[in-house]
Parts: sequence; C-alpha cells; structure tokens
Amino acid sequence: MRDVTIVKSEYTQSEKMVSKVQDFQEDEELFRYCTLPQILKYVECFTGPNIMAMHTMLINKPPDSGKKTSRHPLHQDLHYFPFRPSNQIVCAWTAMEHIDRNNGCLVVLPGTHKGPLKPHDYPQWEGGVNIMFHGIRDYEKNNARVHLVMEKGDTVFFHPLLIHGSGRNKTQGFRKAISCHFASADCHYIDVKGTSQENIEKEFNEIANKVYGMDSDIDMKDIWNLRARLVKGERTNL
Ligand SMILES: O=C(O)CCC(=O)C(=O)O
Repeated sequence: MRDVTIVKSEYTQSEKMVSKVQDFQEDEELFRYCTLPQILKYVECFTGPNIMAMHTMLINKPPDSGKKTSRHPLHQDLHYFPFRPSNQIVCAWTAMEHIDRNNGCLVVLPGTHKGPLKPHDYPQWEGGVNIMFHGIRDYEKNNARVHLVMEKGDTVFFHPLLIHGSGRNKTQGFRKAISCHFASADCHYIDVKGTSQENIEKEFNEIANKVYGMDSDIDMKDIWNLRARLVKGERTNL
C-alpha cells in the first residue's frame, strides 16, 4: 500500500513508496512472527488451541507530507472481518523500534471493546485519506484516550472492537510495526449483506475487480478464506 500523498508526489519507485505490506502469510521470514511462542502464549488465551492467522501487516508509517495523511482514523478492526465471535479474535501489534507520539503511536479508547460495532466510513479530511482507512464518526468524544508509548519488541494484544487509531508521523523516519490478527479456527463466517459492513465488502470487490480483473462479485468471506493460514492446532471452520 502507498500513502495517498506520496502516490501523487514526485517520489520515484523505491521502498519509500511503501507504507504497508499486507498479507505476508506466504513469506517464510515475516510469517515467523505469527508463530513465535512468545506471541502465541497470549493469543491462545483468546482463541483457544486452534489458531488461524487471518490478517498480517508490516506497517511502515511514512513521514507525514504535511497533509496529515499519515494518521490512521479511529476505527474498530471488526469492521473489516466477516467472522465471529469477536471474543475469539485478537490483534497482536509489535513495535519494531521506539514509538511515541512523535512518530505516530497507537491511540486507544479504553473500554470501548465492550460496545457494539459502529458504522464506519471515510473521514472527511482535507488533505485526503488512504485507501480503506475507514473511521468512526460517532465515538464518545469524552472517552479517555491512551497513547501507547512502546519500545522495540513491545507488543499489545487487543480486541477487534477496541476503538483505536494512530497519529501523524512528525519525524523523517518510517515508523515500523508488525502485526497479525489471529482468530480461533472454530469461528464462523457471517454474511455482511444488510449490515454496516456492506460498504467495506463493496470496496473489497472493487479492488479485486481492478487488481485481479475479477468481473463477478465475490463475498468478503471468500477473500478472508484465501488469506487465512493455520498457525497451530486444527483448521476446523475458517
Ligand atoms: O499501525 C498503525 O498505525 C495503526 C494500524 C491499524 O490500526 C490498523 O491497520 O488497523
């Protein structure tokens, strides 16, 4: 993925164009992260013994171009997932270097994982917004915010309903983190038609059509079924 302002700038093709590597589940070295016993020890408390890696990302937050597009709007990850129950899904997010408010740390709204999934859409940001960066408009503005200052190797585990995002990268370096969403293989897929997630399914379809030339609509669950990779135990459902 590329940052929206960098795509439109004069940058030549280089690693500086890459703001995120998604779906590294077939890359032997990067996928090793998802199999680390230090990570799985905690993941298993949420998922039980049958563990799937559902969504892998290496996030390379670029220096902000001045348009504030390096921010990630407040959102709930469950918006992107057509599988349930949410209590058997957990994100592990590991800092690959010192991360604080200066280079755009995670910000979380504690306790919000106990609320419902809220409708998401593109925020109306003047400087533009990155593709698929949907946000929540009607979150409780008085809710406490916690900025997660982390050292290299520190890892947070969080619920897919937790409202979170990240700030602008005000430094000249690329802020790096690696993450995986794990789910119990015993979870089940749901049909998102008629729900608030319909807009993201539509967008997944548009991208699949554009990138892979797929001319018929596919369900979001088919996409996730292809991305998912077993980490431990048995692939029962997902
Ligand atoms: O790493 C970040 O800046 C935020 C990532 C995130 O919240 C996401 O990709 O869902």
